[in-house]
Amino acid sequence: MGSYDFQKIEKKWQSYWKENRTFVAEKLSDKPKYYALDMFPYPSGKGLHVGHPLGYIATDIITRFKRLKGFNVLHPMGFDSFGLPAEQYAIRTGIHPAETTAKNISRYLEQMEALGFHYDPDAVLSTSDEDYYKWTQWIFLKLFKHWYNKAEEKAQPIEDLIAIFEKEGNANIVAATSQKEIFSADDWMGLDEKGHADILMNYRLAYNAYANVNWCPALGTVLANEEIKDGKSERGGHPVERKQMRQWMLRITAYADRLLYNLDNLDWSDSMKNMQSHWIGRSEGANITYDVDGVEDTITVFTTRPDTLYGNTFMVLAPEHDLVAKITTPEQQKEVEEYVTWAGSRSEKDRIADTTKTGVFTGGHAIHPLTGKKLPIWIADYVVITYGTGAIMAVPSGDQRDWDFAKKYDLEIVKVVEGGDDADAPYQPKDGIIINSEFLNGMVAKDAIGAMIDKLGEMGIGDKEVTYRQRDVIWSRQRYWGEPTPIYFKDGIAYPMDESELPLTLPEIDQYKPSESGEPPLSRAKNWKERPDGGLVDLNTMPGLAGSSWYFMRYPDAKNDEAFADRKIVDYWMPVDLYVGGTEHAVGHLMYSRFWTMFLHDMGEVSVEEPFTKLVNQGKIQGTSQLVLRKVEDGVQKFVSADMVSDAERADYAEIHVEVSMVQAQTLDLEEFKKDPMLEGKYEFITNAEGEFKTVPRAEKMSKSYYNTVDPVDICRDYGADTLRLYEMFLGPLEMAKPWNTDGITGVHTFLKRAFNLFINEQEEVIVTDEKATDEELKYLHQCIKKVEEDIERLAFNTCVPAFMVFAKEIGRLKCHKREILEPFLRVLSPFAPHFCEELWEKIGYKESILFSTYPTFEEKYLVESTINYPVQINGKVRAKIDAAADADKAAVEEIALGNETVQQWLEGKSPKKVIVVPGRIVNIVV
Ligand code: ANZ
Repeated sequence: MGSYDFQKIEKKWQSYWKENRTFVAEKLSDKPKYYALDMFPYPSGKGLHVGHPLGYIATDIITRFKRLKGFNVLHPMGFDSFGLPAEQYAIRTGIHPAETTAKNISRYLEQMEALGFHYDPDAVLSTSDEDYYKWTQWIFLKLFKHWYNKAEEKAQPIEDLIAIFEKEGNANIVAATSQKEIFSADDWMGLDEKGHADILMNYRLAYNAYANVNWCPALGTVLANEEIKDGKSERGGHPVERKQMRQWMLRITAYADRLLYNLDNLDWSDSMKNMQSHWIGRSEGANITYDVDGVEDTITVFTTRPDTLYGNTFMVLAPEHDLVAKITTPEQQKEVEEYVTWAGSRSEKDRIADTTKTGVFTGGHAIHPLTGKKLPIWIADYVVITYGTGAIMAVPSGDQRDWDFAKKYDLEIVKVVEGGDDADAPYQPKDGIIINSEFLNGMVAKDAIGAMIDKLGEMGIGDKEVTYRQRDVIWSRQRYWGEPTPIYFKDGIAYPMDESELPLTLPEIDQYKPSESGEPPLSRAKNWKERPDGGLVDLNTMPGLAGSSWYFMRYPDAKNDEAFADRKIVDYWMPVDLYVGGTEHAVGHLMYSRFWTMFLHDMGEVSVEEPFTKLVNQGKIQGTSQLVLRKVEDGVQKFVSADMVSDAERADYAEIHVEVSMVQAQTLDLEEFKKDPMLEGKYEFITNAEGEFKTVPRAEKMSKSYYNTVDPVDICRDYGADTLRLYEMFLGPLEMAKPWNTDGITGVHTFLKRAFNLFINEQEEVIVTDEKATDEELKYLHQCIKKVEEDIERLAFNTCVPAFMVFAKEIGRLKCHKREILEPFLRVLSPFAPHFCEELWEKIGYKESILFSTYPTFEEKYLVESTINYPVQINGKVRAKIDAAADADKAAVEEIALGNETVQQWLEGKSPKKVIVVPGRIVNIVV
């Protein structure tokens, strides 16, 4: 047989594509566009394992398919290359993170090239490239120079805001702001530059403020909530504490409603949408203001259940609340102070999760706005300062936390909703009937909410209020390997750098860790932080989230140095038609990307508001670990073949992971294993009767630490990239988690070899003929065209693979080598096995890449069976088969049956007693 030399073929086409720039997209075109995107990787030192390219293969297939369908396609790849691992490596070794990163990137590129991806060579970027992060900094400056007009739901230039302040102050402005005080035009005009700057900072979309941050002393930096797992830093697992620090923040909360309501129009999974809406956490309710007994100040609470106000028996403030010091009576002072200190040392997460409620009485009282009753004011750490107003009206009969607290500290409980059998739990269904509540009595609770808000409104002490769980995002990191913040400070005022000064490049420093005095690493740079005008450059860098929040808008025009991208070009390509990546980015990257796209939309930089129309989360490919059973006896390591150990004995053995490449068909290559350094000292092997040593397989995460990672480059060497691509798709639906097993790969590999021999014979000659195809051959072809097209469109790549196999089997059976059948088949298969198809495409006479052809048109008529194969029964037994035209009538079928040679032999010259034709099914003859 002609050999399918995949190694030679794949190398040849990879260089052909590169030299001919086959994958370059037209930046602008009259053609419809298709933009397929993968979440770009952080180039880690470990390289890719076979689990990583799953999504990349899927987007590559759809890209090639859409191209054959006449689309102008864009399939880019880049690197999320700022990040902590390279920096930590730099701290340990002194090697510049840029160097490590470049090395890792080239390894990734090599691996990706070996897989034959249709990546546009012009659409590449790394977030740590200066000509890229220049624009990340530019967007940050734009955020700094804009505020959010809530009345128009739009970001606007800060100059517009200043014009309003000069004319009428801030009383009529509906903005997303941290500004609490109202001021007049005169007040504004009376302020100096610093006064103006301080107020404007409360409106800017990128602003500098004190915030409670997650501080990780071991890493010397602040972390986002998403970067913390179980109270420890995700990277490195170091402890994290709460600390007040001046930080750059992004006012993402301004966009909360748009981020929430736009979700309805996105083709994303429900679980992704739910995670986002939960994170935004929109709550409707009311703010209610209470007088405090004997003190000038008032307390405002946020409640979702103003209908339960008559059940409010005490008040609780967060320990950090401003009023705590003012209302605490001298007798309570010591206890309160101790509690505040203790609570401050606990993480927000612990405080919320803790089921045992703790708290202290302040000695102060608030006045119930309707009954005039004196309500004791407590502080407790189940009330968090960052949510609502940081103060609550406690209704123990309605809220579990208040209930637990009241029980523990023996506080009054007043029932306000009728019913509820459990005397030991709160009861507050919204369809319950209100009791003990004066004018609300007899109302259904959900109606009472509105009635109470109206009443409070009339009294001037309450209003409808919407609260969000979402917080503004902290945008400063005390790290080296990130985008420097293009801001400088002079006399306590933050000034944006001029756009012409961008990029503000990372300076060289001697060491990559914080300075001895605890300042961020950038403080070590010489002649960098101090400007000629005396200003001091900000020493923080931006988080990893910055570069990934807009990279998809850079790809289409990645080399532009006049703008982040040409407006016409981004508008042509955006939105991304298909975005594929993991679920772990649900509320981080995906949220910030939506936010930045909305902001750039508001600025008139892009037309779309949502970047990713369709999002698909690929399932993880799990590894299949291989374990050997070992016990140590008298200092000798005794390894026993797994099939020699009974279930009962298993407990006596330790399970040791071995490198999966040493195992084939559950059998360990002992010679290889003996080279393992782990085998120091004395050891022996007990094999089974066949002399084999069996391992135990186990599906678990693919990870170096389990010795179960499989390098795609190894698979390409042994089987070829086209086999790997087909096999990864064949493993199962894209979204599902599935285990990897290299043993299973031979099936698809055999298919390719068989398909190859439809074109090429043993003498390596092309055997494709120009003979006319039969109906049957055309039927198999068109079945395949139809199935693959439909399945790719619904991203069911896995079911395409069996369709190819059926085709090759049937066409092989028919010994068909006809161009009319095989040429279109190559076009159908080419998105999956591109090297293979290019090679054969060339062999059958084409000069240009198969990508310049089209996807074959499916024709229904070939699927309509033109002849029917009838079994012919004689006296109840099938004796012959005949072919009749599908539209032949009964008489015609009978004639063919009786004329059949075999039938005539069985009839032995007699004429049948009866002939029954069941159209389309069978012929029965009785003799
Ligand atoms: C009285 C009440 C009665 C409440 C009742 C609930 C049930 P969501 O839905 O999550 O928005 N709350 C308000 N601010 C808080 C804070 N900073 N820390 C802890 N709890 C706070 O929850 C809103 C409810 O959580 C509010 O409504 C308030 O308790 C509490 F039968 O007020 B409620």
